[in-house]
Amino acid sequence: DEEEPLFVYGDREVILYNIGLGATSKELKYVYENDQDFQVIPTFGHLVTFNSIKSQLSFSKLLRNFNPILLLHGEHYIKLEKFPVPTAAKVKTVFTPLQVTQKGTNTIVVHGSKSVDADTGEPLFTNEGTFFIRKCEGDTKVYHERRTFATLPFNAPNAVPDFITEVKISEDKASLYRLSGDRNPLHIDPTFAAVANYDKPILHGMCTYGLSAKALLDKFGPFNEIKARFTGVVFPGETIRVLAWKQGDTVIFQTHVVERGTIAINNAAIKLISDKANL
Ligand code: HDC
Repeated sequence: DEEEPLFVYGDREVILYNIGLGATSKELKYVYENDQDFQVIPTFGHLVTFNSIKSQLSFSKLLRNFNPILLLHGEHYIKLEKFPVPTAAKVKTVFTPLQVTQKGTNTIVVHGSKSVDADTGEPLFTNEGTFFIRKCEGDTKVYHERRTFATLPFNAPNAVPDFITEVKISEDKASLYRLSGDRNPLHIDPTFAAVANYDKPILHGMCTYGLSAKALLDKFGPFNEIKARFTGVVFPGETIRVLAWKQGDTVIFQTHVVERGTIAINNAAIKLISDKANL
């Protein structure tokens, strides 16, 4: 078996990621490595998935008729095992399938990973990514237990949100965001997007997720768990509206697409490090 390469990152990767999620020059803590409060938006912890060789290979072993063009990101859960997230590290990651579920002609694969600091062995990130693969076949099986927060429904309460904000996504967002690791052509190549049955390239699910997470971080303060389901696509150039309901140390949220009145993220929440945080 080939040795999995380490994911080595530093301030360059951190700043690129933060800018990809809309950080500006007015927010020095996100864009300037010498700022006293220099930090990475914690959803960075999922990038191990895209800076890996093995994580990509395992799908074809689990599935029949697997066509990566027909894969969509369905849900994502991240636990930051160390807080604050280091702004530089050498990361070693072990990937494991958690669940495969056949739903009609689609297969849903939950893929898990645990990342540690390669020098100290200290746990850094736990990820559970759910992938919705159209026109595929797999054998329904539970390989490992999932984390509780990753599977809770987090239905939006029938109440006025505690916080609403809008983020305009530039037409060119995906071409910047992809440099942080997810080079899937679905997000940039119109020909590829057409084969996947979209009129034009769609935004990375984890970009919508990170944009939402930044808005929540800036409002409510640090969190160390986050889970969301991707319920609809976002196109670069659209505006998202993030709606949030704070319930103790948990903030439930949804992300809507303003122009089309659709819901891009639902069944989503962050777990605050302190419930004494803002609001
Ligand atoms: O919800 C639909 C949809 O289009 N969602 C948006 C998907 C999206 O935009 N994702 C982000 C962009 S894709 C991306 O970023 C790819 C990225 O580059 C990843 C690279 C991967 C690298 C790999 C490295 C490891 C859709 C199509 C997902 C589902 O819609 P429907 O077919 O209408 O489904 P529905 O009838 O509502 O439900 C059928 C059953 O499926 C379950 N389900 C639905 N949405 C799900 C989901 N499960 C997980 N995640 C989702 N998002 C439902 O629960 C339902 O099951 P049941 O019958 O048991 O209730």
